[in-house]
Parts: sequence; structure tokens; C-alpha cells
Amino acid sequence: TKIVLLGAPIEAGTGRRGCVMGPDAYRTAGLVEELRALGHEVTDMGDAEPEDARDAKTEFTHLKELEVVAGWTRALHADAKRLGRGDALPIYLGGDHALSAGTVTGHAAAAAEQDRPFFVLWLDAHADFNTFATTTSGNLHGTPLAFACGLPGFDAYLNGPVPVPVNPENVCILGLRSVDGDERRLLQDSAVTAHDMRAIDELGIVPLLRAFLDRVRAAKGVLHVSLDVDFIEPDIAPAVGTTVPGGATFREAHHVMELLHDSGLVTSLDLVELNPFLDVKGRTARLMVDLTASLFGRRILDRATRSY
Ligand code: DIR
Ligand code: MN
Ligand code: MN
Ligand code: MN
Repeated sequence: TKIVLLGAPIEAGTGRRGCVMGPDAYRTAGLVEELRALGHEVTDMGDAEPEDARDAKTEFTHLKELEVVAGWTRALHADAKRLGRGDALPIYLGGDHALSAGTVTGHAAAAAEQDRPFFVLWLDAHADFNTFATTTSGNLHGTPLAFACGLPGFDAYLNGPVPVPVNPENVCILGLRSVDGDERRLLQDSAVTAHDMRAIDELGIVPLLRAFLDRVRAAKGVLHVSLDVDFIEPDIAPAVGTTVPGGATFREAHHVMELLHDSGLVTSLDLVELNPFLDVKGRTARLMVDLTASLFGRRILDRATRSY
């Protein structure tokens, strides 16, 4: 497979510093080398840069760094739309989850041009389904999925409406364990499939993911995967600003990636929320690289033993 890497060092969507170091941490942890070792042709395009979005305004005063987030959304929307037309599979190296406002809507637009149904798998402890009206933290990394699904009030991001909103019926969230009050109502009123950790405990992550992948395959769709570090149990993935206990285990996370590889359906990937400033000797960065390697074909029997 041809793969392109694009860094998106945005940290304005979180309430804290450090995600800006994410793209370089993935590089330092050997992402390019691991993907090449699996036989892929990898091009690192370096880091994207935000547009100037000083026009981004809303009636809400509690939103943090709206102009910066809007600038990234516009830049990454254009990058993703262009890359979505090409023949290489893009991996976006975050940066916080606000970057997905750009990548998801850009890939949705590219898929629509090609008449391909567009699906999104959101691997996250959170739903990121807040609007400007419902966010209580004001941290805009809590909004990208609501924005991409076309919920109202987001015109500041792209200086206009989302060109091709994602059909909420085509969205599956796995790993949920922290949802805000008003956000929960928005999510429940939507057609998004949201599997919380209890569903994963009771039914198993494999049947839940398989059911979704079967739908993508039946629709001849393309699949964007957005992997938030906090999907994973914080004991093994501590380098994220919003840790929530009770996340996916090491094997659950790898198994998801292995099934995604076997499906052959993934056409773009976000790696988000890694905060290397909070990491322990690069451990979380390396885990994310290993998970990405599983998504790109590494199997247990050829996985090198690593001591962290
Ligand atoms: C919370 C936390 N729902 C908020 N969100 C996220 O601030 O909106 N944390 N995405 O990673
Ligand atoms: Mn850099
Ligand atoms: Mn997230
Ligand atoms: Mn999260």
C-alpha cells in the first residue's frame, strides 16, 4: 500500500499544552520504519500549517481558541479532500482531536465526488459530539464528530456549512465511557451507533466491530478511522490529557486494528490526542505506532518482542 503521513501539530482544541509534539513523537517512535518494514511505500509530507481564520466568530464566549481551531479545520479539510482523491492512504499525525473536523469533512467530500458511501469509525472514550452550545469545557476537541455530522451552529469552522455532512447512520463509536449531559442527548437523538465499554464487556469488541464492517462492505463504502489515544486503558497509554479509566485493553486495541487490516476497508486514519509531554519514556507513542502497524498488516507471529 502507498501511505502518506501528514503531521497536524494542533493543541488548541485541548485545555493544555503538549499535543503539538505528537507528530514528531510518532516519527521518533519509528512509524515510517515500521510501515516500510511491512512492505508499504511511505511518504512523510511533513507537517501541515493552519490557515488564518481571524474571521471565525460566534455568539459564544466560552470557546477556547476558536480562531486557531478554525484555521486548522480549513487547512486540513483542503488537504484531506486533495489526498482523498489520490491513490495513497493518508495517516494524519495529531495533534488533538479537533484536527478530525478537517480530515473527516475533507474525506467525506472526496468520497462524495467518487460516489462512494463514507463511513467513520470513532475509537474514543468520548463521543466528541458537543456543539458550541453544549460544550461546558469550551475545549473544541470535544466537537469534531458533531460538526462532521452536520449538527447546527458550526459555520465558523469552515466559514460556511459543511459541504458534505457525514450520515450519522454511517458512524460507529467504540470505547465510550465519558459523555457530557447535553452531549448525551444529542448523541441519543442522532442515528450514530455508540458502543460504550459496558457493551464491549458484555458482547465483545469483535462482534460489535464486525457488524459495522459488514455494513461498510455491503455498501461498498470507504472507511475513515479516528483513533484517540484515550480509547486505550490509561495504565498502558498514559500520554493523553483526558485519561478515563476502564479503556480498551492491549489485546482489544490490537484486535480492532487486526480486524481493520483484514477488512481491507480503511482508506484514511487519524492518530490523535497523543501528548508526548505526559508520556513515560515514549511508551504511548510506541504503542500507537504498534497499533498502526497492526492496522497495516503486522501479525503477532511476526511482531518483534519489545521491552518498555
Ligand atoms: C469533554 C471531553 N466531553 C469535553 N472531551 C474530550 O470537553 O467536551 N476529551 N474529547 O478528549
Ligand atoms: Mn516538527
Ligand atoms: Mn476524541
Ligand atoms: Mn477522547
